[in-house]
Amino acid sequence: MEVAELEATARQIRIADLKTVFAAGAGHIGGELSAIDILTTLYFHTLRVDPSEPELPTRDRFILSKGHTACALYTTLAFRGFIDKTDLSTFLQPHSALNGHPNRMKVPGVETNTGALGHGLPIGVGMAKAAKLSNQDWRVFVLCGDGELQEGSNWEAAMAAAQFKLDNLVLIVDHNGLQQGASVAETNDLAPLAEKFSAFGWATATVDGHNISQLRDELDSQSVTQNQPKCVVANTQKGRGISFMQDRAEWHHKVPNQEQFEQALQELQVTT
Ligand SMILES: Cc1ncc(C[n+]2csc(CCOP(=O)(O)OP(=O)(O)O)c2C)c(N)n1
Ligand SMILES: [Mg+2]
Repeated sequence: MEVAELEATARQIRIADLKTVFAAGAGHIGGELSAIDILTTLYFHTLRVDPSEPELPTRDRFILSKGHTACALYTTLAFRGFIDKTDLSTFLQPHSALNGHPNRMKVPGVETNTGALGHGLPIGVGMAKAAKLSNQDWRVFVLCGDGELQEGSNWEAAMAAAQFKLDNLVLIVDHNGLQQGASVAETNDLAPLAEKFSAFGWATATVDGHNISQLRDELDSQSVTQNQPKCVVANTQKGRGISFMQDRAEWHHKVPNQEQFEQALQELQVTT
């Protein structure tokens, strides 16, 4: 897909995510909108995955470590053909497979259950090590939140990844500067983030997390540094694409009312 087509797909995924959260009356829309350009680049460009064979042993693995933004993953999986788009209307309903956090036993394409922050990277390290041990060339991608990086388990995993020389592992940090109800900087500051990963032995890159061509270039296998895991710090905006949600902490978990929904829909249809 060309960049313009990827951008158009991301716009459609944003619209579907908004509609799904509005219909369900719950979701984490701020962190979903910050991650959708990343998810679109991964699923429509980078990942070697096949929706008709979601468990193919040679597939690339993706872990949504920031599991609270499950709706963005479900929407992306629906557009990519892993699940039916009509399933999105069941999000959060009793007996639906589409729970508030992703469940690998229920949703094709979900590699591991997440939701308790701080576990995606440790699991990804194990997967990447397994690929190395079995001489497989599939890659592992983990998307985590910036607030999530305050969990110490990430830094233990980061050390292990460098020690094991896991150049088949990419961590993308959705660096939107906000966590639940406050900024990351005023809670437990991570800066300088790329430098920290660099000091832990990782290759690093910093991109505009809403610029699909930058994301595409940094996630491609050609930009791997041999023997080093890679951290891509993606500078993003929570609530990206909707003026009254952008960079506003309260939209972490808020749901638009009817009037806000209509305005949001109009903005996404016109701009982004
Ligand atoms: C271990 C753990 N602690 C607390 C929570 C509750 N929680 C859900 S989302 C969130 C904030 C996450 O912020 P960030 O990682 O920056 O995510 P984003 O901004 O991308 O939504 C918190 C504290 C959780 N899911 N897991
Ligand atoms: Mg954040």
